[in-house]
Amino acid sequence: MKVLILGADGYLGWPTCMYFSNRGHEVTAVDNYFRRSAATSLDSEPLIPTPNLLQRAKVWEDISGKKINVRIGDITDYAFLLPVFKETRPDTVIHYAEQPSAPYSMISRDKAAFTIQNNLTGTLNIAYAVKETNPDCHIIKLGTMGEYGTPEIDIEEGWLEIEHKGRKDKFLFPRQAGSVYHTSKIQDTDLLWFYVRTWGIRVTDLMQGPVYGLSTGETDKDERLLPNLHYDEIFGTLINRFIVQAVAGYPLTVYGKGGQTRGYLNIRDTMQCVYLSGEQPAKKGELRIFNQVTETFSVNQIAEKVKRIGDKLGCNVNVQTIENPRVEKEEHYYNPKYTGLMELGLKPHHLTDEALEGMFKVAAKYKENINRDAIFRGVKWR
Ligand code: USQ
Repeated sequence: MKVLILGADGYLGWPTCMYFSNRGHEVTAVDNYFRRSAATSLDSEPLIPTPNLLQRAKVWEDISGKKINVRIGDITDYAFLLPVFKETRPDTVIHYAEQPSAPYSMISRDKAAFTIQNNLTGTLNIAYAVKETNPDCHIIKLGTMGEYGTPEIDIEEGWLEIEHKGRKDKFLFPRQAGSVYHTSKIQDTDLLWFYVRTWGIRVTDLMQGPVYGLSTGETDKDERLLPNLHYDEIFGTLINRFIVQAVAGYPLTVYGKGGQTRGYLNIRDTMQCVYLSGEQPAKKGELRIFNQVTETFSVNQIAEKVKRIGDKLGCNVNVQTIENPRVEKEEHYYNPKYTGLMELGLKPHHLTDEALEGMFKVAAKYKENINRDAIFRGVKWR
């Protein structure tokens, strides 16, 4: 396959580039370094310093003998994106190039506006570039479980059949997001659904939960190939944050009652899910949706696991309940269905003690880089 990976410098983008490259596919990696520059402006650098995308591609080529082509540019600029499509002629485009943080989108009006503009214009440009260059190209977009919110009913995989006054139809599962970022993801699902109906393009939307971990096989080959691990309030996700907090001797920041339940995913399984979706594409005129999680936990359950492993490793972990800066249900029903990707062949890696211990080991190695001020800043939802 010729694969175009947008947002290739990110936590998931870079490991995905190596995953496809390692399996013999021709990869072009695109990024505008938004996250790098936003992290620098917010003094929220990743735990492990990461070479830039061109340098990483060079390290990868030296180690694997395989070439990843790199283009630095902004996909919201159609004059940049269209030539990339014309020159690389992808069979598959993987779209990670979004502002990915809920807290970032809640910092200010300007950051909310940037999130909507960036995420929607980028998605729109991809749909147009596919139509103009190769309408058969499969778009794989990273969606989020957060689009569904936390409804009182089971969460189906993307669609819901509704019977109303004796008639039936299938609709997108009701969405009710908890941040401007998550709302922008609902909007870009809607945009792609419109173009699937109108132009007959093929799209897979992967509704992913918070991801954890660093190790994918390829990332283990050299520490310069590790993904950018964020533990700060803006760009860090829960499990990665808690591990770094435990290593730093910073009490684990449980927001509110800690009953917030989400579906989690090992970074190894993100790789598998995206790869399996690429190998077995959506049909023409199909918006295929999978819930990309492998197990569900509450914040309290994650805190308990991280404390248990941290204490075993001598970190003496404390757990702290702090006033929830977000507006979200702290105790709720949560029962998502997630069998579609397993039917495609996903073999899940669960949140085992060994997986946590491996992450502790890496975090401990870079303990001196931890910026305690970045851990909690208290971006408030209202
Ligand atoms: N939380 C805490 N303490 C913390 C950080 C978070 O209790 O120190 C809570 C949050 O309030 C939330 C849960 O943990 O209830 C998950 O938070 P998170 O920061 O790990 O995840 P979230 O902001 O929802 O966003 C992340 C990714 C995003 C992805 C999403 C999947 O940044 O790109 O879309 O996970 S999901 O959560 O399923 O929507």
